[in-house]
Amino acid sequence: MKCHAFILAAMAMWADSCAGPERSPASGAGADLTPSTSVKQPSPAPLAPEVSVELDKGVRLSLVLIRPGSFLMGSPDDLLEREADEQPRHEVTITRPFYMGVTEVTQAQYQAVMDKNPSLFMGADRPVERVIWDDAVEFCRRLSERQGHPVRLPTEAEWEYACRAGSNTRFSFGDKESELPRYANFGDRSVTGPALYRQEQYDDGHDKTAPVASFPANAWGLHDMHGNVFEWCQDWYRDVYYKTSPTVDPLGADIGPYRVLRGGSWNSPSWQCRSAYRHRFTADGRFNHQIGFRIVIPAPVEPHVQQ
Ligand SMILES: [Ca+2]
Ligand SMILES: [Ca+2]
Repeated sequence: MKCHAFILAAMAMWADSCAGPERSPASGAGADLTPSTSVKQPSPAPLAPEVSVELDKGVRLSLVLIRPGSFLMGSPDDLLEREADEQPRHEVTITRPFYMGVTEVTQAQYQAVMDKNPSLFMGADRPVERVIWDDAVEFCRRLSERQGHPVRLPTEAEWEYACRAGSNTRFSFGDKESELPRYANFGDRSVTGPALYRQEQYDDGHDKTAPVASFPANAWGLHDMHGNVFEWCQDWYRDVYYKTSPTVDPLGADIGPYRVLRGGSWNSPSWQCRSAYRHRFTADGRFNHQIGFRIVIPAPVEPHVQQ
């Protein structure tokens, strides 16, 4: 396997970079994080279902435990709106537990770690947007340093696994597009001004980004996996990746001009908010007010994460 420098940028303190082909993909995505100086526990305590990290001056970030498992990634052949890059639908196994941000990273959280806020639609509880991929990775790197354990972007497979939360439907709540306004902020009739998409038949009540967690969480406790802002994944994007991708802990294409984006945004049509929909953007491209991110902390996370 080739070196995934983008993962290792956030993992350099813990992971053995660019190990040989015997190294499992998961070792880069979720290595044993126990510091070498700590005392190993013979039988570790069960992982907490939810944890919270303090960023700065009382600003905290909550994450929920996502347990390992298998799921069907991509779209079925009979889905009319499927895109070619969502196929073939295939079983993927996530072998390691991880904690995922309950929400997209907010502007308050981003400010606390990065000491800047690039967002166009200002609001402490709104998701940070206009974040280039490199700055999302830098956020993770800085938080890793502060917390003493890896923090990174989700892999594309982890993202879809967590978004689906056990579902095989178009959205995590089911197949009905008409129910999307109850669960997501997308390109509905509320969108004002020049808009890429404005679906007049729907009303979700938000013309631009909404404060995070304005909509119900999915079955695994994650808010806004559909809509609000697109979310960076750590993977390189490749349109035909599913034809040859590993079935266990896939890490994305080896290289490419684009990084993966998932979930749709406040200015996306409903079909772009589907669990399987794949989008991409250049990591060093122009700032985009539809793009944010959420973080992942590979489990176990003790002892630096406070419960
Ligand atoms: Ca909206
Ligand atoms: Ca989102």
